[in-house]
Amino acid sequence: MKILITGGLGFIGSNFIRYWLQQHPNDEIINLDKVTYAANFKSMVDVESNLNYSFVRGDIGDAQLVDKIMAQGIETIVHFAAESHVDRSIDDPSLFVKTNVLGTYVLLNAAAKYGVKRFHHISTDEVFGSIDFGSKKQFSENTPYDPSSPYSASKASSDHLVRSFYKTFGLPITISNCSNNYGPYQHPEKMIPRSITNLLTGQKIKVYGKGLNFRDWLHVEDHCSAIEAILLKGKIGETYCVGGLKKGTSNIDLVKTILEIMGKTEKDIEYVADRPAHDNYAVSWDKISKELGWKPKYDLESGLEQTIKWYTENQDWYQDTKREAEEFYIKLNKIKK
Ligand code: NAD
Ligand code: TDX
Repeated sequence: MKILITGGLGFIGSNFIRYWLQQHPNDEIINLDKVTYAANFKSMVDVESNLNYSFVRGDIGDAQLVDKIMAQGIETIVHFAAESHVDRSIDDPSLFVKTNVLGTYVLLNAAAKYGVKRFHHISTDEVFGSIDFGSKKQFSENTPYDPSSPYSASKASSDHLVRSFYKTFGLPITISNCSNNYGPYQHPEKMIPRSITNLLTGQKIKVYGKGLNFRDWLHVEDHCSAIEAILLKGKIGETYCVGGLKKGTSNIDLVKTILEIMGKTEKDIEYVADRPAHDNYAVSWDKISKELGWKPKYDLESGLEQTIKWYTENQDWYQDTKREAEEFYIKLNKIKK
């Protein structure tokens, strides 16, 4: 099978390419990535020599380029490429609309024109909005959309476009809405790698507000196996929610676990200004479990231990991106004030 992966130099895309080539060594992967600030070529060094892997530098919004790639006989598209950071969408929403909405539209058009067998769209639980503090509610495939940030609004828009191409043009789509991913190769702008790399570089962990907002943490390898299950056994036109084993982990509890594993104390926490429209998330994965037999393998503690070990042993991987990320946060804090 010939697969087009978009955004394969990013966190989840790079993990997925590695995972897929290990599980399906005869498949061919073309990775289309614009190489934004979020891309890292070092994430692919062990894959680059694989003859079934090739890389194209370019924008998913470039219709001519996408057409040229599709003409090579792509059967499946797994669409990861996006502007993915909520804080950056507060700074400048325009790129989020351009890539996440318009870029997805260009891909859908090409997929319909060339009659692909599957268009799998990677989306997020953030499209569902926020869960109230103290509530045990979990998002599911039936939860109405209620996005809070320009990022989640752009992802919600792209989900609607993907579904419309199924209903209107019969494009064979599937969508997954997953919770917060973590694991190796994640950009150090995001909470878990930022916290780990702050400690590794002698800085404190920055906690937004009082750290009471909560998340549902999904190890990236578990996410990859969920996408695999959907590609192999998922029903066309369907959406699948994907989440981790533990629900309702507050940011402060997450930080305390990281501090403990890394032999640090609460003196290494700095409370900083809160994020506007700060959401809470928890996701039910009942449907994908019952219908496709998927379940996550990692519990949060063992996943964090593995992730901390990876960042400790791969400090060269994040040096440049960490510098850029912290410069971004200095700029964002000025905007917040
Ligand atoms: P990331 O920011 O680490 O990587 C995004 C990649 O897309 C980068 O390599 C970047 O260069 C590329 N890209 C950006 N704009 C592009 C464009 N116009 N054309 C081609 N390539 C472009 O993102 P991630 O964390 O790996 O997320 C991947 C997908 O998963 C996104 O769609 C995101 O919305 C979704 N998602 C992420 C999480 C999470 O916790 N990270 C959770 C739920 C859903
Ligand atoms: O330094 C920090 N301190 C802090 O307290 C950072 C970077 C974050 N936070 C908080 C904000 C959130 O409550 O930690 C939580 C996680 O923040 P992020 O890592 O920015 O992730 P989040 O906003 O939850 O979004 C992520 O999960 C859903 C991804 O970035 C999205 O792409 C995905 O759709």
